[in-house]
Amino acid sequence: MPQNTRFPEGFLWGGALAANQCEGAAQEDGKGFSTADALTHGVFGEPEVPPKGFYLKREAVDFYHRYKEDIALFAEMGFQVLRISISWSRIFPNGDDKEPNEKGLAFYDQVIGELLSHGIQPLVTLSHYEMPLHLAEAYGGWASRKVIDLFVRYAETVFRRYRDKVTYWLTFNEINMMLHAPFNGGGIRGKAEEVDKSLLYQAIHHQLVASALVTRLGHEINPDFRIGCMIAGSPMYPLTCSPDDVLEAMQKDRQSLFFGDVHARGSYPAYMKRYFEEHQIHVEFAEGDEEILKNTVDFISFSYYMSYCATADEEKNILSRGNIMSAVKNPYLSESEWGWQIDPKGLRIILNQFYDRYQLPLFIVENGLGAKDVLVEDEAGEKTVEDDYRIAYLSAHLKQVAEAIRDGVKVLGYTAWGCLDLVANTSNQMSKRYGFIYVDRGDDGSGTMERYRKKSFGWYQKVIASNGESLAEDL
Ligand code: BGP
Repeated sequence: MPQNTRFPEGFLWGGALAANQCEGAAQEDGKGFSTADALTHGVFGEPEVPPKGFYLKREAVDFYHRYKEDIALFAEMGFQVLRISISWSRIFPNGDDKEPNEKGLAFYDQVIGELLSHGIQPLVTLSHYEMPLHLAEAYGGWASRKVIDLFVRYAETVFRRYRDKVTYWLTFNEINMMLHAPFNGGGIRGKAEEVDKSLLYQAIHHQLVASALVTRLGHEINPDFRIGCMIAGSPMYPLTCSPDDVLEAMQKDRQSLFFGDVHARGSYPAYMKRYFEEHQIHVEFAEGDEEILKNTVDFISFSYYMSYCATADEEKNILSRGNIMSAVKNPYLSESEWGWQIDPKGLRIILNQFYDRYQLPLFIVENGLGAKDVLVEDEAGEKTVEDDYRIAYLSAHLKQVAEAIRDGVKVLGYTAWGCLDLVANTSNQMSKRYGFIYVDRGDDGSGTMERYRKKSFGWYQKVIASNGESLAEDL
């Protein structure tokens, strides 16, 4: 019997982008450089300040000038939601400017207006892996408490501006990734393993406080706002049933769950006290922080690309480099061309884990397969990509979402990552593509920037039109 894969009425289908990976126009209309601009060699490279010469994100896929054409294609696919991010350094070029940059706001007025005119609702991330570069250089990024106020001012500017246009907001993209890539996540120099842990957790604390403050502020500005946190969701499996491995998996899981716990429960979980003590980590709470953290989120959003394994046995620690963090390879799973292990059931597992833990609605705001695509001509002479591998990946994951919904999990929607090809975050490549829409641009910046519909474009269009029912026909 084919499984019933029809999704609940009102489920939001769409795609996800991030400003720094798609917009380009790095210095246009008054925009200041952001930390993302400075990572000219990808997320694990040293920041280049100021960024010089050629780097892919300087132009990215030129969404800044082509957003109308791109949004029309999203509308053609039937998108009901588009996750975008606002580039903080377009609005406050240095981060500590007195007045916002009107031209930067005008750009988002147009993008949001265009989306709404197509019946697509924007889901807006306030900080997707970038902050004004000046704040990283002059303040030491999120390690400085002063950045909290500057972020709140930026958030207030856009909350008021889009008060009646945007309902869903996210505070920090993959907030738990600051632990693994501190400059990418928090404008803090140095490799994760070298940065002082107290400084790192202090910066994380500042983001958690900032997240709670803007959640409160957003609700004051418009009580109908739905404000969520965003976590890189990667379930941790014990490599074996040895209690040592099970315990290790639990501890590793908690490194990420800590962020959801604070956002959803409004305080630091008890297990962090022991963790901080054992690692000689000291986090300074300012007066009032405990109260501020009680402003909890309306929903939990997360990205899901892969699961990981944990083992207490050091010799078995063959690391699989994944979505920024690394962990032990799972022998039961295959992997992408970039070594990211493919585990559709992991999505059902993490949906259940989050829902059991928080009892809050969930939003899957990133999921997808980064792959090398080849542009070919179809029978009608149209250029396309025969990306059956992407269809298989997405279909298998969405079927697991349907399963989780049958388990009773409340899922608000699904935005496929990089619905338009864009610059990869970890590797800074164009050739690692996720989209339903191919962008003619190479790793060396060559290409026409033309857009082409891939085979997955028509497939996703059908999935949306049938509210998931057509998934049952996929092999
Ligand atoms: C997440 C980020 C995205 C995106 C995605 C895919 O970590 O939130 O910005 O890039 O992963 O990663 P990559 O682009 O490295 O393939």
